[in-house]
Amino acid sequence: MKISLRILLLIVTLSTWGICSQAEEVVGVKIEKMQFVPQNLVVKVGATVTWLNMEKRSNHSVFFQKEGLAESDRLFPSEVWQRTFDKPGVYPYICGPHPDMTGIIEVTP
Ligand SMILES: [Cu+2]
Repeated sequence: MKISLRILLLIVTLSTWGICSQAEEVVGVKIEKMQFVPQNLVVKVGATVTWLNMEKRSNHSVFFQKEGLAESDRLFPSEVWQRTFDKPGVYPYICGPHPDMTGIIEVTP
């Protein structure tokens, strides 16, 4: 699901201020220079992770291929995709068009 950059920034800002501290955690992964940053991310169960394409030109996707899930839409510069993790586990993913781009979300109880 794509959400607008402006809403994402608002959520991130509010989270930073602690206003959303009672709500579910929202954590961001940046996509820049052909990498997911951070590459390995640990979040608590129930967290929503957002991926933001910071590139000037390249488009990317978020693809949890090992789970057999569908690839995200292509994220063009400044676009965002998100996924909420409801179960603990280790969730590796790749970028569809650049399979050498890899990342891992570790969801803790
Ligand atoms: Cu990519």
